[in-house]
Amino acid sequence: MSGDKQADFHKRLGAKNVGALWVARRGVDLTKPAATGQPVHWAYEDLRPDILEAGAIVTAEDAFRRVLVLENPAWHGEMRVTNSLYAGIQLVRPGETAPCHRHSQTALRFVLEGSGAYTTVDGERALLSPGDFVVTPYWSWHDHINEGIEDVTWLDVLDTPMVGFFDAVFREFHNDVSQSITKPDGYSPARYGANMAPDTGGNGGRASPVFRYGFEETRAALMRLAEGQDAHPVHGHKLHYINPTDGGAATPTMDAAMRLLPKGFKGNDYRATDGLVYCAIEGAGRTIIEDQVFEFAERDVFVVPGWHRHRIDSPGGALLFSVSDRAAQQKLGLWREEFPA
Ligand code: 1HN
Repeated sequence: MSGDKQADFHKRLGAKNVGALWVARRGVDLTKPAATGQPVHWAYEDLRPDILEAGAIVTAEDAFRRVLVLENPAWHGEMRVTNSLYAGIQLVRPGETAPCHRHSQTALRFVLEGSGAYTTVDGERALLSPGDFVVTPYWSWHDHINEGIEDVTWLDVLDTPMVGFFDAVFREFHNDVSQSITKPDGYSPARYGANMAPDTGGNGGRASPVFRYGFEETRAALMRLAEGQDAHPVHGHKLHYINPTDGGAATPTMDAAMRLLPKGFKGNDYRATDGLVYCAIEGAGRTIIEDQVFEFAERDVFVVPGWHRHRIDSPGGALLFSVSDRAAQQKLGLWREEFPA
């Protein structure tokens, strides 16, 4: 067909909500992921004044969630840090309550600064301390209360872009600002915290019932691990947070891990299909993502979009948290990793 004929044909098709695949795919490289996200680094020291300023201009109750959203510039305004995940830094000041609600997105928290705040998940509360990893499963009531005297901040990561993609977003507000506490402190650790489980079978694919993973236990496990083995050439000493009912990732969609990078660690290049959000809780280092170099310090967040070659060095040693949508990708049989030469 001549150019004019083709153009006319495509126009007629377009009017019928029909497209021509050979046109849509022209020049598109489908041999590898498009990898359109951008690598980004947020220095906590740079954001801290903004977080505190937010604390001065809006209350947690008015804001509902007082969060500075970490946006990937590739998708500005879409509240996405990777293709499928949302991330933000939340502040709850002393005496404040972030009101109770539940939603179909799964949330996880990684505590950055301050102590004395509790999160309550389906009637059980857990104290939040720096380095703690906390899960808010799908459709569980949750509110956050700061009963201490310090500002408390944490990194929130949610699967909101993914759940939105599936058109499966639901939310409900609780009648009360904070829910009643119906379970004694330590209810879940008593049932699941000793690598044992009650005789009730699985939990139907929900997120881990152990919703708080304390930093001290995580840190101690990594220290013991590092004493007895050589560091992995890419990951250092890395442990994933698991759901004790099935041994899988801590949430159905998001997989989180903590790694210890020993002093002088120089990681090899790596890439995988999951876009990763990293947060250093102790120590510092440097990551080289494709050809961009980012220096990271304690509490900094950086994002490595899917299928981006990267490596991590730590001259002084570091503890580095990470989270991605690997759990969802593995369920769908899509996850791939590569150790480029
Ligand atoms: C949410 O429920 C929280 O509960 C934080 O702390 C951030 C971002 C989008 C949707 C729900 C929270 C959120 C959120």
